[in-house]
This record gives sequence, C-alpha cells and structure tokens, in this order.
Amino acid sequence: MITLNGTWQMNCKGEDSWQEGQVPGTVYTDLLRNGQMKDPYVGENEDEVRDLSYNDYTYRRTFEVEEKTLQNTKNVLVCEGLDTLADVYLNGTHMGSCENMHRTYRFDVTELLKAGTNEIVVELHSPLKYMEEQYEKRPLWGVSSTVPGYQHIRKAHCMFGWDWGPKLPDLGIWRSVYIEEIQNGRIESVYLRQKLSGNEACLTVEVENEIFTEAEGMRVVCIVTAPDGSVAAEKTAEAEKKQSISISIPNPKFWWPNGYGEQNLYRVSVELRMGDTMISKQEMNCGFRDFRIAREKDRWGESFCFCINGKKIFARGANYIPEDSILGKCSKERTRQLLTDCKTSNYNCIRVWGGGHYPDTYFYDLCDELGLVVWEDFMFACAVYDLTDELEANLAAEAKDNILRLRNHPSLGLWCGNNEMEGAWLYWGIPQDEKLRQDYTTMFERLIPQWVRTYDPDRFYWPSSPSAGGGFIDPCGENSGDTHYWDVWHGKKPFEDVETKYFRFFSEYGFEGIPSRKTLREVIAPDQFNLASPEMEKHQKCIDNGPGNVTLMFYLLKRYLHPQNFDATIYTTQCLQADFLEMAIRHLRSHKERCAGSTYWQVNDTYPTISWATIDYYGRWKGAQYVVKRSYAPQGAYVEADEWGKAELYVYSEALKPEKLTYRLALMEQGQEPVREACGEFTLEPLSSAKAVEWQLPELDQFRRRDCYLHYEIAKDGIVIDSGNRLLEMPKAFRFRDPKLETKVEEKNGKIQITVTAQEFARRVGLELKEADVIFSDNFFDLLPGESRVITVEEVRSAEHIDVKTVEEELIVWSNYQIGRE
Ligand code: BMA
Repeated sequence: MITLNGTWQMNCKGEDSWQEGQVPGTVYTDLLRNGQMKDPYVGENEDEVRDLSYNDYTYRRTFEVEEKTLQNTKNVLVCEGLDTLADVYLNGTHMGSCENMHRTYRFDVTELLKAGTNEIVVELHSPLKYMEEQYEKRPLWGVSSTVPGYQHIRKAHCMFGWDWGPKLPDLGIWRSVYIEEIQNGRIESVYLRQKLSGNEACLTVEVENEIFTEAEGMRVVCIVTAPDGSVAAEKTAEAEKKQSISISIPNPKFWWPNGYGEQNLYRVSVELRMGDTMISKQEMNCGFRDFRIAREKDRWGESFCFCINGKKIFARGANYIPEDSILGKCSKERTRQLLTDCKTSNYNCIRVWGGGHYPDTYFYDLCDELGLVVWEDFMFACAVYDLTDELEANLAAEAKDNILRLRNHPSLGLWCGNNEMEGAWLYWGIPQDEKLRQDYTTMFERLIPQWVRTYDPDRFYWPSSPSAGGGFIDPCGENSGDTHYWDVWHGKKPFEDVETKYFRFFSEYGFEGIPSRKTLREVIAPDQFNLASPEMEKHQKCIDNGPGNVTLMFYLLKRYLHPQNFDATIYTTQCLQADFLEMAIRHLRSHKERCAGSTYWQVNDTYPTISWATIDYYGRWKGAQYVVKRSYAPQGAYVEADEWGKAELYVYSEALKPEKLTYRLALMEQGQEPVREACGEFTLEPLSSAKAVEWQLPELDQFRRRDCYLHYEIAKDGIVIDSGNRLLEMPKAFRFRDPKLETKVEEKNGKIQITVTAQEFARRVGLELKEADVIFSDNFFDLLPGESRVITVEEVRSAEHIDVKTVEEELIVWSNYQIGRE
C-alpha cells in the first residue's frame, strides 16, 4: 500500500497561490490552520465562513512510485471519503467524478502509474451552488433549520445546518487516500456469521476473493484469537472466488453490552496466501452474542426490547450526532473520550442518528470494546427524496460500502432506514405527492431492506425511527415500535406529561441546557453574556416552535424563580434539563415490562452551542450528564405522583440475578418530623421493575405543600445505592431554606475529595471549578438536612495541575436555594 495521506497542496479555484492542506482533512480545517479563515464557531463569524463553500477548491500532491509497484497485477487508487462533489485525476487522466461522501471510491490505476514522480489532483466543487441549482429545478420538502435542497446531495445533511448545528457545508478529502497494491489476488470482503448452541459457537467465515491468477495453491487461512490472546482456532482452505469456512469454537466467551458482563472480543484474521506469501489480509473484532429485538404481542400492543444472549435488557443510551461541524477536527481520541463517558454514565447503547455521516470504523471498534450496542440509521433524515435511477445506483453503492464495513462489529445491533420520515409523511404537513411518497416506500421498505438482507442477513432492520414496523401504520404510536416524543420542548407540554406516557422504546426526547461559562467564554464575547444578545442567539439554532431561548425561558419561568444573573440562568437551565431527563428516564425504567428503552436526544454537540446535548462540544458535562448517569445505574428507584395525590414508589433493576433491597419512602416537611414514612424489604426479580409502595397523600394546603417533598431511597446490604426527592410544588414555589452549604476539600488516597454538608434540604447541589476541567464522581444531587456527601475528583481533564488549594480557590457551589437570590 502506498499511502497518500499527509501534506498536500490546496487552493481556492481562481487563486494562483497554493497553501498547505492535510489529508485526511477538510478545506475549513486547512484554512483555519493556515490562518486564512475566521473561526466560524466564534461570535457571529458563521455566515461569512459559510460563503467559502460557494467556491471550488483543488487539492494536489505528488508521490513517488518504485519500479516494482508497476509489476503488481493491479494497482488501485482508493479514496475512502471525498466530500462530496469531486473529480479525481491521476497524472492528468480523469479517473472519475464522485458525488457521495458516504462512499469509498476505487479507481484502477494500473496503466497510469509510472516509475518516479506521479501526481494526484482532486477538484472539489461547491456543494452550495450545486444544491441551489438542483433545488431550483426540483424543490423538495425539508426542515427549515437547514439550507433548502440538502436532499439533492449525498452529504451529511446537518452540514447545511440543523436545529443544533451551524450552516457550514465544508468540503474536503475527509478520509484516507492510498494506492492498494494487488499481487495476484485480494480479499474483497469477509462476513462473520455465528450460531450459538449449547457450549459451542459455530462461526462461518464467508469470504469473497478477487483472484487474478490461475495459480494453484492459493489458500485462505482463518485464525481466531481468543480474548486472552491464545489461538482459539485456525483453518485453511483452498481459495475460491466465494467461499464459506466453518469454525467451531467450544465454550465461547460471550460479548455483553456494558453492565451485563464482559465485552469479550475475539480477533479474526483472514489471510489470502500464495505459497508462503501473504498477499491480502483482513482482521476484525468478533464477539459471540445473540442480539435480537423482542417484538412480542402483549396486553399493551407489541414490545420493542433489546434481547441479548437471551436476556431482555433496558436500552440505556442517547442519540449521537457528528462530533464536529468541521470534520477535520474529529479524532479517535475525542471519540474515545465521549464513548468512555457514555460507558461511565452506565449507557449500554447509542443511536447514530441519520442526519450526519456513517462514523469512522474506530467508532464501532470503541463500541465493541466499551459495550455499546449501536442503533445505526442509514443517512437519511427529515427530507423528501426524489428517487431516480441514478440516485438508486448511488444509494446501492453507499449501502454496500457501509454494510460491508460495519457488519462484523459485535456492537452493531440494528440498521434503521431513516430518521423521522415515515411519521413526517403523515403528520408534518408535507405536500402530498404520490410519486414521492411511493419513493419513500421503495427506498426504505423495499430497496434498503433488500440490501441489508443481501449483505447482512443476520441483522435486524427497522424502516424508520420512529416506526411501528412500516407501511405508514401508526409510526408515532405509543403501543408498538419506537417513539420520538417532543410534546415536552417543541410542544410546550409540562414535564409531568411524560409520566402519562408508556412508550415501548423512547428513541428521542430531550431538553436543552446552556453549556457552562467556560464553554461560552471560548466563543462569546464578554459583553454578549446575555441570553438575548446577538452572539448568544447565533448559538441557538432551534428556530422552529421557539426560538429555543424563548422555549428555555418559557419552561424556566414555569418551574423556577427568575434567575438573578447570567450564571444563575445557566445553572437553572441545566437544572431544567436534568429534571426532565431524570423524570423521563426513571419513569420509563419504573415500567420496564412496558417500556424497554431510552435513547434521549442528544449526548454530544458538533460545535459550542446551546442545545439538548448533555456533554458539550468541549467534552464538559452539563449537570444533566450526572443525573443521567445516576438514572441509568443498574438499580434505582423513582416516585411518581399525580395531581390527585397518588404517590407510587417504584424500584427497578438490570441485574441478572434477584436483588434483595430495602426501600424507604418518606413525606418530608421542612423543620418537622416526616409526615409519613414507609420502609420495607423487597426482592426484585432480574431485569425488572416493580411497585413497592402506593400512597394516597394526605391533603395539605398549598402553603404547607411548599415545605414538603417526597424522599425515596433504596439500599443494598445497608448501603444506600439510590435516592431522590420529589417536590410537591414547583421549585419556584418551594420555600427553600438556606442550606448553608459547607465544603471541605482534602486529598485522600491520591484523590481530591470534597465533602459537602447541608444544614437544610438542598436541591441540585452543583459543583463547578472556575478554570480547571474535572469530572466529579457525582453532581447535581440533593442533600437532606444535616447530610454530608463525599464527592471525588475522578478525572482532571485540563492541562493544569490540580491540587487541594486550586480546588478550594476555584470551587463554585450552587443549589436551588440560590436561584433568584443576589
Ligand atoms: C428530532 C431529531 C433531530 C432534531 C431533534 C431536535 O427531530 O431527529 O432532527 O435535531 O429532534 O429537534
């Protein structure tokens, strides 16, 4: 292989001068690095920068080829990702025109390479110009937060703007480029299939080879390495164009999602050998696991539940969007940190949302390693597509490339056709057009499932998210399939509305929160630190049903006191986000038999902004991330209360064995003994939830209610493992007393710990350091009167050294008591 990654030259069409460009990378990444462009994330620079995408750009480089390369049977130029409208030239010969960033392009350059210096040139054409032209010819329906016509180009939709992302349709050579050198043959593809029975895994390795020689003695060698590094099996077979090699693995170690067991990974290597020479090789993760979606009729409708190795689990995860609006800034290290945060926060799955791009292979390797089941959308979202023969051929190639690339990952759970289109056709006021609606069905209910059946027959396919299985039959219904719920936020319904819903799988819902001051500081000028300032509004992309900042204030004033300043506003919106996610997740988990999954909207951001993300662009956790972490813990409890005074304590567990727990529910009144209390012992069945207590609350007048809250906790072996509180009134009406929070910072066992003590009930105690970036063991928690909690600094993420003194100096402590108080 000859890599062509590295330093290239680039220029903007029409300019004479060339500058340095990096491959893989993008135009914006290069211009930024070369100081030729303003940072689009800062202030109001975005629009100016967007206009750079009206230009065409050229990338070129030379590379040396040795005489011996010319002796290869074939040399193939491989472009793993060109974004998007590109013409590729080798030594002056046009190799082809490309039009899909999601595809890998291969060009036979055997005849074109020469010994000595060769030149590759990639011309990139303006996506914006193209789209505008196409849109004018064929206007098609799409969402309003993005540039019209985004469905005319196979490029991540959200690059044209989304309700959390800027309009920055960057372009570039965003994935690797290399010359593949082929001697006599190559492995074209490998598909691992498995059957688990008794104490054995039957692994079938389906191999497709390209063989260019008649040569005898070409062999395929499969080696399976066990998680402990030992060789579990080795098998050799005569090479054929298409072949299946069966391998038996006795007593396989299973792959489990995070929280249920080990992520045992075998490695499978497949080599094509000629004599003693290895001429082609592929190597991949292999995990033995049986994953299916249990769709079983029951008294409510039909379940939609992840079932792994025979266990029905509660899917705990979030939606994932591209990690940067400028793709050249993405890296494996960033992805590792984000996904590790997901694991630490007790997720067992993640949904790759269809409006972005298919992530890099390392994303799936990390999911394999960390135990995150991937719900993989095909890259279609919120748009009407006009299916032409050309588009069909383009999509067929895209599907094949990506299915082949991803299908062996044990973490890959299911394929899903698109985001929100089935429901959109019914409920979003799309101009009805028979041909286009038929195209929808053809694409997502005939073609794509057929491609999945061809290339990945063992994987579950779901036509759309949300859906009840397709055919425009009740795609947004509550009683089967998956559901997106936006009545809270877009629909302005009260948070409590979610507790009246029992979705079978809650694949989208969420609430925005403003990121921390540290994050805003990077992109907002100091004199713009106000929610309504132009720069802040520029960093709020939700314009429908809003605008977003108004929606934030709408909910804020319904639930909390008016914050006294900007920092208090940030804290309060983070409380809102935390409150809603806590309520939704815990409500669903309390009804596991009926509700089997939650992937809230959204875990990450593509740039520094106000959004639904719980982890911001710089990787900083909003308060909600801590609350999600607690709410996704294997065991927990929750108290539901309705307007008629019924209160119910639920307990849930994702343990694989029965759990003996004790519970306590108390109706607390500030300054008084508990009004009422219930304690008990309880054995909770594996993977289930149950009601522990049901109360009719005593009638309390509204003034007394302002001092009352329900406190719940569960303990295992005498240690409290989960607790929480539910106010009887909105926090704004609650008569918070000054908790006189005290903190003591010290170092113990090499870790910095902060002991926080409250004299009165303190709600959503929020810790933050002014400058340093750290991850705490917990945050946004409550303290009962007199209670102390020890919080450790789990991780230091900023470069500076952190010691007890820095923490003492930098620590900021919030609680609900402070909202609205000077
Ligand atoms: C859903 C998603 C996204 C969107 C989010 C918030 O519609 O699929 O398209 O960003 O809600 O509005």
